[in-house]
Amino acid sequence: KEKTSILDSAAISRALKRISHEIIERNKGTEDLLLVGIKTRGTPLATRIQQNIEEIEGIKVPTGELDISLYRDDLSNKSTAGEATVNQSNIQTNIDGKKVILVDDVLYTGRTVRAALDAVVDIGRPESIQLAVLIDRGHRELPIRADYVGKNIPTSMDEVIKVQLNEVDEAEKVSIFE
Ligand code: 3GP
Ligand code: 5GP
Ligand code: MG
Repeated sequence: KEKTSILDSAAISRALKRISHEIIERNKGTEDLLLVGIKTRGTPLATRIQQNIEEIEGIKVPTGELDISLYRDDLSNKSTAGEATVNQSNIQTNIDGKKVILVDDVLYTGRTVRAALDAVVDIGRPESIQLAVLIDRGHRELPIRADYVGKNIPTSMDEVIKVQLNEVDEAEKVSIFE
């Protein structure tokens, strides 16, 4: 059941605009940037960041997409041990020399991102790989951190963050469920 609403649509939009500015600032512009969304909800987030960057800099940076599934014994029993594997990647741009920015909705154990790093390195030789997430809920099981964070939400292991985005859901908000 829903406990707390964390971000409404205006707050999501502001967080993504800030992240977009941070990406441009840290990379000193948009040169060689490639935004890679992690399905499902990382994809619309990457597209929104692409649109923000275009509004700010007048340049449309390329995007791509990775589909990664996390196999846990039982997602509902909150066991975190599991392996993430890449099902599909759709990255049309040559990633050699690119500054790849992975984009996901929620960062939790880090296993999904680890699999994404593997997939990117398999495809080519990027100059760097950075990570942008809308929500960091803590509980990392690997030495992975995000370079750009919309909001840090300390959670207990039995809570779940629900992310709803207009492109995929009938709503636009982030809330905590238990
Ligand atoms: P996403 O594909 O947009 O990220 O994993 C399928 C969906 O289930 C995810 O949507 C995510 O929003 C939701 N979800 C909620 N809790 C978890 C969790 O602990 N692990 C994973 N992998 N997904 C979760
Ligand atoms: P990790 O691999 O870091 O444990 O989990 C990251 C992936 O699982 C993300 O793609 C994210 O969508 C999903 N995930 C993990 N925990 C949650 C959560 O509490 N809420 C939502 N919405 N997704 C989660
Ligand atoms: Mg996700």
